[in-house]
Formats: sequence, C-alpha cells, structure tokens
Amino acid sequence: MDARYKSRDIERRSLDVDGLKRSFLEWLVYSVGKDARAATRRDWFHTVALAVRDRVVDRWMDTTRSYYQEDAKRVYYLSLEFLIGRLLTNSLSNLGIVDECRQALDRLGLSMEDVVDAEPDAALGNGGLGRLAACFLDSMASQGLPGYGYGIRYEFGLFEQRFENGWQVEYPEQWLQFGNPWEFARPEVLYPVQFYGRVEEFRDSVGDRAYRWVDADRVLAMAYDTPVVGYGGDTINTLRLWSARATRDFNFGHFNDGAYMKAVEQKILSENLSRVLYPNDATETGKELRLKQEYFFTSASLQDILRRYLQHHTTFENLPNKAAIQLNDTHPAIGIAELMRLLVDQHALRWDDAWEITRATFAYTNHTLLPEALEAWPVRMIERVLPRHMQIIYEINAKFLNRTKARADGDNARLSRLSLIDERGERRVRMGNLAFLGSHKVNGVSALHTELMKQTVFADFHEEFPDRINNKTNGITPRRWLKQANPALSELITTRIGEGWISDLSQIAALRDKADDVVFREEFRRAKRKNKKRLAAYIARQTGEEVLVDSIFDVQVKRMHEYKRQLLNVLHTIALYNEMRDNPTVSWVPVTKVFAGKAAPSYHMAKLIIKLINDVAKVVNHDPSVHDNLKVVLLPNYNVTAAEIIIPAADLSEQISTAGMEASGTGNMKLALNGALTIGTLDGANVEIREHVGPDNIFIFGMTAEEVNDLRASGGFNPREVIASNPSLKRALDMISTGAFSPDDRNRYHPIVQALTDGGDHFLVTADFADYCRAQEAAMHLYRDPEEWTRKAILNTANMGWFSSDRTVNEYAGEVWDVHPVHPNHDGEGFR
Ligand code: 4GP
Repeated sequence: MDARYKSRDIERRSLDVDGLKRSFLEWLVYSVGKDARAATRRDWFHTVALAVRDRVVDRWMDTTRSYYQEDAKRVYYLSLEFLIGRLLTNSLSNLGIVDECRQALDRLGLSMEDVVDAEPDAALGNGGLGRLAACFLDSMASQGLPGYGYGIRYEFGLFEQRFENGWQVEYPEQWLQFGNPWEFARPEVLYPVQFYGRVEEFRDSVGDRAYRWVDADRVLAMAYDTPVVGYGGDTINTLRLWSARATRDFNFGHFNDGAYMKAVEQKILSENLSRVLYPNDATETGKELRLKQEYFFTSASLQDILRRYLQHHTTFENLPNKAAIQLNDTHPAIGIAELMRLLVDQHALRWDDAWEITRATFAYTNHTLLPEALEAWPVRMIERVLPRHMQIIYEINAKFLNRTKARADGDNARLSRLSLIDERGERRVRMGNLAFLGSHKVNGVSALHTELMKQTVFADFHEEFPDRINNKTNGITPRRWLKQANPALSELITTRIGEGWISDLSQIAALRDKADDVVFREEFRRAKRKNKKRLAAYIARQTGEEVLVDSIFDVQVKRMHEYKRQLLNVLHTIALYNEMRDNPTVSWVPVTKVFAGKAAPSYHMAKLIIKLINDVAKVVNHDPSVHDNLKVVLLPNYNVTAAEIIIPAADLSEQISTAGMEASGTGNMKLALNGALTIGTLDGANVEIREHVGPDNIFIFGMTAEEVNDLRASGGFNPREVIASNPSLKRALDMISTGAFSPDDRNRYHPIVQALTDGGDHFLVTADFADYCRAQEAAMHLYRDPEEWTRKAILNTANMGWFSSDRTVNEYAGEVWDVHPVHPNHDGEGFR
C-alpha cells in the first residue's frame, strides 16, 4: 500500500467516542507530556486540538493534491488582518463531531466548556475588515473553492482592553505564549524580502535598459500553515501566515567585537516586523514599520504564488487563468508594483505584457470612505524603503496619465486627481489609486457604499473605467454566527426545517411560515431567554452588575468610533434615565444597554467616550430611583469570543452610524440573523437588511446619506439651535457638561460637548437625536407585546439568508475571480 495512505488506517482518523478518547490520552502523554492527574485545562485544550488536527491532515493533503492535479485556478486572499477567534468548536462543528468530543471528554471527567475556554482568542485583526476575511476563509472552504489566505503571524494580536477607573488601558495580547496547536511551522518555506538599498541600471543581454535592486537589507519570511476546515470536512484549505526571521548571512571576517554585536542586534531587530498588529481601525498613522509589514507579507505571498504557478507553467501569460489575487483593502496594494518588479526585473518580461498580466490577476476591495483611512505613503518614505517600487509606481503613473482623456481635454485638475501621486503638500503615493489602476475589478462592500465610491473617492476613475467598479455586499458565516454561537436557536431551527440551512442559508426562509405559529414563537422566545441568561451571567462575571433577563437587551458592539455614534446611544440612555426618574409611577419597559468595543490607543475622543459610558453606568446603576428599569454595562475586551456570547442574546441591534459613513457593517447581519431587531440608519448594509427583512420589521430613523451630503454641502447646521429646541437633549448635554457623571472632574467631558456644539457636530448626533428617540420609543412599545415582537424577530432570522458569506464568496468566485469548486478525491469515505 502507498505509504501516504497508511495513516488513514490508524486510530488518528477515528471519529467515534472511544477513538477520540484514546487519542486524547495518547496525545496528552506523548505530545503534551503530561500525566492526566497533573494536566491543566490548557493541557487538555492542546491535547484535544492536536487530536482534532490529526483528523484533518489527510483530507488537507487530499485537498491540496487535488488542486495540483487539476491545476485548478486558485484565489489568494491577501489580508493584513484575519480576525479568527477560537478554532476548537469551529473545527469540531465543521467536522460534525461536537457531541462525540463532548462525550469523550465526559468519560475522562472533563467538561467540554472548560476545554473550549482554555483556548486563546486569535485576534489578528481590528474589526470588520479582519473578521470578514475570517468569514470568507470559512465560506471558501465550505463551498469547495480553492482559496488561500495570506497574512502575518503577529506575535501580539489586538491589545487586551481593561478598564481602570473607567478608562481604557491596553495590555499586550500574548496569544502565542503557550504555543499554537493548530499551526504547522514550515521552516523550509522561506522567502527573502528586501528593504532600503538602491537601484542600479544596466544593459540586459539584448542591450535594453534594465534595473536591479542592490545593497538592500534582507529579512526572511517563514511560513506557518493553519488548516481551514470547510463545513462537512470535505475541503480543507490553507491559511498561510508569515513570520519574520533574521537572515544568517553574517560575514564574520569583517567585524571587530563592537561591530559584530551591533550586526547581530540589527538582525534580531529585523524580526520585529511580524511582532505586533497595528491597533488602528480605519485610521492611518503613516508609520514606516507598517509600510514594511505590508510589503513583507505581500512580497512573500507573491513569491509563493509564483513558485506554485511555476510548478505547472514555464511562461507567465497564463498566470491570470491560474491565480486570482484579492487585495483586502489597500494594505497589500504595493503588491501591484511588486508583481511588476518580479515579472520585469526577475523574469525579464516586457513591461506591457507584465502590466496586462498584473491587472488581470489583481482585484481590490475597498472597505471605507473615511478620508483619514485612505492610505497615502510619503514618496520620500517609499523611495527610501522600496526604491525600485517607487520607480515602478512613477512608470505606471506616467504611462497611465499619458493615455487618459483628461490630458487630451487639458483638464489638469482631473489629471491631478487621477494621478498616483498626491502633489498637494508633502508628495504622497495614493494607494487607493494604485490599487484601482492595477486591478481588473474593484468592489465596495454594500450597495450604498459601492454607489458612493462611484460618486466620491473613485468618481474620476469610474468615469475612466466604467466597468471596473462592482458591488459585493458583505456576508457572515452561518456556521460560526448561528450554528456554533447559538446552539439553542440553531437546534430549534434544525428540528423544524432540517439542517440544510447550515450549508445553504437561503433555506432558512422556510421559517417565515413559523412566525405565525404560536408554539414556535414560544420556543423561539425560550431559546432567546436561554441566551440572555448566559449573557447575564457573563455580565455579572465581567462587571459585577446584575441585569434583568426580562429587560430589552439593547446592544451596541463594535469598535469605538465617532462615526458609529456610540454617543447618540449614550445621549438616549441619559434622556431615558431622566424620564424614568421624572415618572417613577409609570410602568416602564426595563432596558439593559449593553456596550462593548475597543478604541484605537491613540484615538482620544473614542477613549473619552468609553470613560463617559462607564461614568454614566456608574450613576445609573447605583440610582435606586430607576431601580431595575435601566442598567448600563460596558463589557471589557470585546473580541470574537465575547461576540459569540453577546450576539445571540440581543433583542435590539444598534446600527446607528451617520448615513454614508459605515461601508457595510457585518455585526448588523450577525445580530439580525440571531433574531435581534435592528434600530438603525439607512447606512451600509442596513439598507439591504431593510429590503430583506421588510420595513415593518426594522426601526429605521435619521437622515439619509443624500440628506447628510446636502446638509454638509450647504455649509452644515447649527447644533445649538437643535439642542435649544429639544429639552431632553439639552438636559442630557447639560448634565454631561456640568459634571453630573464626573463630579470628580467636572470638565472631563468638555471635548465631547464642544464637538457636539461649537465644533459643528460633524457626525450629526444632535441632528438625528429626536428621530432616534422616536424609533427607540417604537421599539419599547413593541416589546410590550411579546407575541408581535417575537413574530418580527423570527422574520428577521428567516429573511437573513442572503447575508451568508457563502453567497458573497460565490459572487466573487463567479464575477471577479473566475474560480470554481474542486471536489477533493479522498480515496475513502466522507465524514458525514
Ligand atoms: C470595515 C467597515 O468599517 C465596515 O463597515 C465593513 O463592514 C467592514 O470593513 C468589512 O467590509 N472597515 C474596516 C477598516 O474594518 O479597517 O477599514
């Protein structure tokens, strides 16, 4: 028998309870090196993870082999962030062995929850963009699409957030401290990546001008592979993350003692490249290390992609037929110049041929229109760090500008807008323009966002290339966000409509009929209540606060950002608090305001908003006059694991960004799928959620993107007038500004009050306040009628099928990537 298949016959493949139990014991002793009596929960987690990993390796190799055998076109998802979260439940669930594992652990006297809780949360991302990448990995594998994720193996993920005295304090997140059982280190997969140095011009063999990059510093990119288990375990794809390693090329002869130590130090410092994730969300700081990170992982990934391609091909004209490279935002956009460099300088292709191949291979996704988030690197920095790339960017730019209509029309303003170089002030490279120009498709992440891309940042490019911009509305994986996070609801759904929805979420529409079924409504409520109890216990553990399970769980969980308008929610909270105090005899619908989210460490306003929420919570939660009617909690350290507890328990989902500013949102989809009703503006994907769930089943308020645009164009508005005309808003703001929530420092919130008044209220918090309160009242009114509320909640769940990331990646596969499912040959039986 072929040696490759031997492992199939041994215990490592067994999926039954006994086999699992035996391999747990074996792993614990021989790999973790512990006696069962001395094993900690972490030891057991490592044991179980390693045993589960065993069960995917054969299929993983089958999958990879099938891709090679069919020479399938692959899609490479290049992303600086993958916000993965924990993997144990995910792997077990996608393999279909959750119960078997639970029983095996049970026989060993262990609780599955304890083992699951010992896994660190892999937070290699900041927010939406990184979590989207993780959902896409799950969907590509579950759809059988040959998809690879490429990114950085950060030693420190997104910081751990704690509150000290109500203020956010950041601590390092050392997720790799105790090792990572999911990954395979590949010390033999190493690529050199260069920085600095200079460019030398020379004549090639046929006498043409050519260039080489010399005297550069080098670092090595080493691969770590994590198997990505598709649902059903048929396809196991790969997430390849790069870690920086110092090169070993010392020239010992040249050093005296001091210089030697210095050289070694320099080498070690080069490993800092993959040390830490930048904690910015939609903001750029222009730090050189960040540019180097971007180039580091992009260059290594492209070298790896070309190596794989060259195993089957000797020339490059087929590259676009064999590889689709998706740029997750502009972070890997330097890859366009890098592929040109590799093709022209290293493989001696003609410029025009290389450009055609490059453009046909790349596609680019834009995730935000916020001007401060559009990457623009100083020309001087790129010249120094990546001198050859700067030349290539100039060349791309010159050729493009020479061809544009603008030149012919003499429209210099338009020409300078289209340029890859921003000449205003310090000269900068506009990475968005580079990404647009070097891609054959460019997409936004919701219908509204894509439309706004055409009208604003990319208006000139859209005119120039009218077929390039397309929409791909985001989605979420139903495996993690319903099946795993919400077992109570997902089991109920499966008993009624079968389990087809797990791999084809459109089938969840079969629940629509059940909205009118009293018994089903009762069961739906019971599942929600179970989740609310779980969250209440979590809140008590995390904050010490007791909340009423039968209150409305009104949830806003996302990064802290002014445009997301947590402030609007806080102002409503204060107004509601005042009303409850003024009218103690009214029978109020009890409300629990749940907030969670991290602020970028340098974003002072967002951190001040965190402190305000904590201060308001302190006052409200200790005021006996509102009793249990109102509670405010801000949960620390929001991450994927916390989201899995919070989202299934939500009644009301806050999606209240200033219209036109949230590109899509994906938390909005997770919450609605789990039966929360949305209160939101017509922004991002909320617009499409409304279309799918129906206008009667969502609370929409506030200005539209168009109205916001018109208002700003007409010179803005006077927030003071709005405030003066709304007594409850005025009172809430007065309380903040006079120190009602900060008696220890009455001026603490001056910057917030200032921004909302004389600062012009850029995010239109005051402008939308009255309509927001109206929508909140409507929600509270509806909550008094549990049957009607539940009916709408069920219709939300039932109508969210379209928002599966399976649908999204299928759209990309068909319309952008041209990749097709491959069915791996497993040479044996399937898992399920
Ligand atoms: C986010 C957007 O803010 C969010 O609306 C969208 O749903 C998500 O990307 C995925 O497309 N942007 C970022 C970022 O996370 O860093 O720009």
